[in-house]
Amino acid sequence: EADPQDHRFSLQEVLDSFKLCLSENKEVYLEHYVSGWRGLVKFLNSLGSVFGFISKDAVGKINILEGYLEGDNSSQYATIQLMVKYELDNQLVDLTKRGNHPESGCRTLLRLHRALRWLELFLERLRVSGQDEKTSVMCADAYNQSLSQHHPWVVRKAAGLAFCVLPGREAFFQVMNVGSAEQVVSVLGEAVPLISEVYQITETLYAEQQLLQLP
Ligand code: 1Q0
Repeated sequence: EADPQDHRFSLQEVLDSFKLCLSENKEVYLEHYVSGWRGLVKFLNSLGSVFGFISKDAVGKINILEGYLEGDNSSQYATIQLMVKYELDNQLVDLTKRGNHPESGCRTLLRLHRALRWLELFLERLRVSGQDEKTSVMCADAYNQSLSQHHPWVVRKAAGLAFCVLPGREAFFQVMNVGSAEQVVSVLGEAVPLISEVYQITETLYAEQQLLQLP
């Protein structure tokens, strides 16, 4: 039954996951959030082993969240809103320093959430970019405006080195598997606002609960 194409990244697939993320009353379904990230990791893996340290960290976090989705309290993890309430109500989150809950859903998701902001900025840069612009520069700019502030020097350094070997814009568009450059730009035009909305809803929720600095 294994689909031989299953390792192949498709931007459409990621887009579909992020579309399914939002419920009618703007809650974020964890299942689709996680599957969106799985799709993105596929993309990252197709770029080569230089990105292994990033993909490994992302997969570790995806697996933690998937564990909750499949665990005994799965109904409490249906949405990010439910997860936050459940973990806070039951003291399952290390709030100020690392302690008994180093793998809480809240802190794990926060790491992916911060990376989602990078993704939003990067995809928007890609969308409006000209043919001759370098993906490495767009990626580094997006990173420096977002995720980097949460990373220690050594991680920033490693990330900077990895960005340098990103394929050029044209090759990058090809790996996305959506067709011509025009089609990529159009799918990005659909993807960016969606990702942005999921990001904003999560950001507001975490800010209200003062969870934006979880250790
Ligand atoms: C395309 C190039 C990808 C570049 C990804 C940029 C992010 C760089 C992050 C590098 C850090 C990874 C090493 C681990 C860091 C952890 O210390 C940190 C904090 O966690 P913790 O447990 O130590 O507190 N972890 C994170 O910050 C999470 C980082 C997750 C990054 C997930 C990136 C997934 C990338 C997907 C590729 C998307 C390609 C976009 C284009 C596709 C079109 C839709």
